[in-house]
Amino acid sequence: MNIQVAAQATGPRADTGRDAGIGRDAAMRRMMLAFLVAGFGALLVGATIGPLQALNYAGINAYPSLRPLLQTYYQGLTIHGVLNGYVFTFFVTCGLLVYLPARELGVTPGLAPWRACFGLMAAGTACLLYAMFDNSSSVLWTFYPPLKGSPFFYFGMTLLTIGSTMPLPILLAMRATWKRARPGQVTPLVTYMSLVTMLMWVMAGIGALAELVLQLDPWSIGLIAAVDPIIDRTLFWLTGHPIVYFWLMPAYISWYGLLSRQAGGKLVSDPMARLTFALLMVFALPVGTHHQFADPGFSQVWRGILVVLTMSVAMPSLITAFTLGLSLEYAGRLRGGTGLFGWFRALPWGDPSVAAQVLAAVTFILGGATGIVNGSWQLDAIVHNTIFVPGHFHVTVGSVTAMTFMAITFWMVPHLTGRRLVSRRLALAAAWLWFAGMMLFAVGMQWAGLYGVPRRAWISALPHGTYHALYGAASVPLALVAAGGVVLWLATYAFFAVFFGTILFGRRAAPPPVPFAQAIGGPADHAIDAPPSPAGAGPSPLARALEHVWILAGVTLVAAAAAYVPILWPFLHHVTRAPGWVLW
Ligand code: HEM
Ligand SMILES: [Cu+2]
Repeated sequence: MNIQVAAQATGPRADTGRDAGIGRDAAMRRMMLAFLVAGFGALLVGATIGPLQALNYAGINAYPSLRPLLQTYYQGLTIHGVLNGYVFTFFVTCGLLVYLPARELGVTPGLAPWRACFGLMAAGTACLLYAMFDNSSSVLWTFYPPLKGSPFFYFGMTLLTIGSTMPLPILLAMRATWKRARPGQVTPLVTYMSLVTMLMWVMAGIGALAELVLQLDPWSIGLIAAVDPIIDRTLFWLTGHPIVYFWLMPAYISWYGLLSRQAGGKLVSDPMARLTFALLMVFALPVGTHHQFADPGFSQVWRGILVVLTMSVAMPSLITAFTLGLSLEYAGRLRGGTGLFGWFRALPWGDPSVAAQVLAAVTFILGGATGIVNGSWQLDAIVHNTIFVPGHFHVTVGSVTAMTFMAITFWMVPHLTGRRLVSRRLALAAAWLWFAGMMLFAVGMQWAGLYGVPRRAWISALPHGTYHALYGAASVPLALVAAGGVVLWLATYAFFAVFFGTILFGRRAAPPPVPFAQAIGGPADHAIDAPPSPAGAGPSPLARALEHVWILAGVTLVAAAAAYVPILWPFLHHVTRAPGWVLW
């Protein structure tokens, strides 16, 4: 184990003394494991509730038998959305985006701020759990006013969000340490991608934090009597669109930064990976109001501009599709794959970490295509607030992010704990079942959405005749939704048997190193376990230009202001005052 630790630390170490180094290394691993366990613990609860929602759409109402634990469908849906969408993703990301750069740079992260990050998010999660399970706050994961939950909900959300921004200063400090020792060199790839992701997220978080701190927190404790729902929705979506990139970019980091190596090849272009991340940051913030195509109050011209801006976001996704596809093809051909698709078959499908990520990338084809439907104003009018929408985001966050995070645990839990996976076959089964379940389920949801089946609707509580009269026409797609949900239950428990089984009972073995990929033509020290390249060996001009992250951040803020001021300004001059509502 010590050999691997030393081999990974080819960069300058901030540690003084060997023992201190080993102690900090162990502390770092423990912290990362804590982030994984907290995040996946949230997913375990969230993914257990998910299939109940799927059954709801097939007319099966499980909620009466779940009392007193859960009172209503909406309570379950709130817990599902909050735990999966925020708690799971934030914990795993705030662990990974510190741990991977620390390994890549060979620098110890600030352990105190990283623990504070964990502590704030854990305190926030505790408040949220209390507020959701006591049935005071079934406000769904979007917490739109005038629905009104308890103060624990909003203050918990505030703490969780603030905590999730704390990796940024940790990353900046690690990068500064690394740069002091290697003046003039560009930031290694995984660290660069992590830094851009966190910069994007900290700027994006301004919207939700303003909504919470200026409006919902004081409203929930009675300091202000009323809030403006449309202003709050606009602030919510200022964060709520970029959050989808905060979900995706960590998965992309694994795809670009690790997967090509895991698959047996190299990353075909390091500058393209950087460009993707820079574009995602700049495009993410200005377009959030495309979630408000059905809201009143802003001009037709703006709606048109938003469609165009939104479509530009497809560009970095296409670059990713090509760069990743080519990297996988390169790996497949190195492994002896020939012909048009032989390389795809030649990928190491027996490795659960590779299989889960390649399958996640395949589901993203459906996710990206349906995103284009949601993002265009006219098409959105057809699917708006139908279950087409959750159908779309389960083939993005529900599979791309969730499956990639699962894939990461398949090498990372052995890496952190020095225990071998309890069963590679079960891990593979989990990946394939999750893929199959999500595809069935998402196709069913999208198809049923075209019949107008509404989202967020407790339709199984309707009298049977009414249910059939309203939704009988969509019975085939709705049966797919339920079937997908049942397959996803199997996938969930297969995955968690591997995850917790490995942590608790895995056989002791030498921990594998972090599989950092090397880029073709890139300096070898972008893969930290390779020997450092001679000084001056060349990053591309594009990589050098993109190194100016503060300029990119400035451009992002200016673009976001240009998109938001014209929309928010009229709202601020026609403030509506809504008191709170409790509908459950
Ligand atoms: C175990 C597999 C899962 C199943 C069967 C499932 C099922 C569902 C269903 C049927 C809905 C729509 C409910 C409605 O609109 O009435 C839903 C909503 C949602 N799901 Fe999942 N889901 C699963 C996993 C996930 C994962 C992994 C994530 C995120 C990482 C996620 C995030 C969400 C969110 C954010 C909502 C929206 C809640 C709302 O509209 O308020 N789900 N899920
Ligand atoms: Cu969006």
